[in-house]
Amino acid sequence: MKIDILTLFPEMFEGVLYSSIMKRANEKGILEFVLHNIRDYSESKHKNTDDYPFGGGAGMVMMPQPIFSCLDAVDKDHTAYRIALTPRGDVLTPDLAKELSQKDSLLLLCGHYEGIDERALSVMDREVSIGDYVLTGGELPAMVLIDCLSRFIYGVLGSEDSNKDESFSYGLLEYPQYTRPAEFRGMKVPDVLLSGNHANIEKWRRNMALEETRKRRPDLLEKLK
Ligand code: 6GU
Repeated sequence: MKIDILTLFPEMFEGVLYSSIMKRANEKGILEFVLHNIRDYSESKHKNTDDYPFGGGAGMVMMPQPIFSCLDAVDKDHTAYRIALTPRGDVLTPDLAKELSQKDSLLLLCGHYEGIDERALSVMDREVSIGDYVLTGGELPAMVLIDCLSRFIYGVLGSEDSNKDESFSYGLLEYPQYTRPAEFRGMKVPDVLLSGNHANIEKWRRNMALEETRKRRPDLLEKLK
């Protein structure tokens, strides 16, 4: 999958896209990231990218010109699935991440300042939010979206970190996990995990997942019913 990212702060992405699992997916050729600095496309003398809102009010609005010029350069024929990261967008869920993971190419537009000129948003395919709180820009949401959807792309996760039995796949939270040593500072690993009895281990994990979900997120159990 190719992912074009339109942002005023490309440097914010470096650490996230070129570390750990994203880095590995990039090296394997599964994910290709291309960062575009919207400021490079500004035709104004001082490379401005924002201006005062018509009608007045606080804050600045991202101008349409640099965004449209960047889109012309990056996705002239509109072949990418274009997503703007905005607080008013569709809230990211596992289902949405899965749907987006099936696209051949994505284009992510990260908003900043108080907003984006509505005419630039009118040429997007979708707006996505990562939750009901407001952040200073769309960069972190774009990184969250990329991380989340990449886990649904075959080959991104190695077999050792397969997502098949993780939290939201079954609609339940994760069961408790332990590694060596079997006893640490007087705290013991539950006997069943050391028993080698796989049927009992499965049963215990399922019960603990249900218990954790009931305690922490009863709303998730309601959804399962
Ligand atoms: Cl996509 N953008 C901003 N600025 N804030 C957010 C968001 C997006 N999603 C949640 N909060």
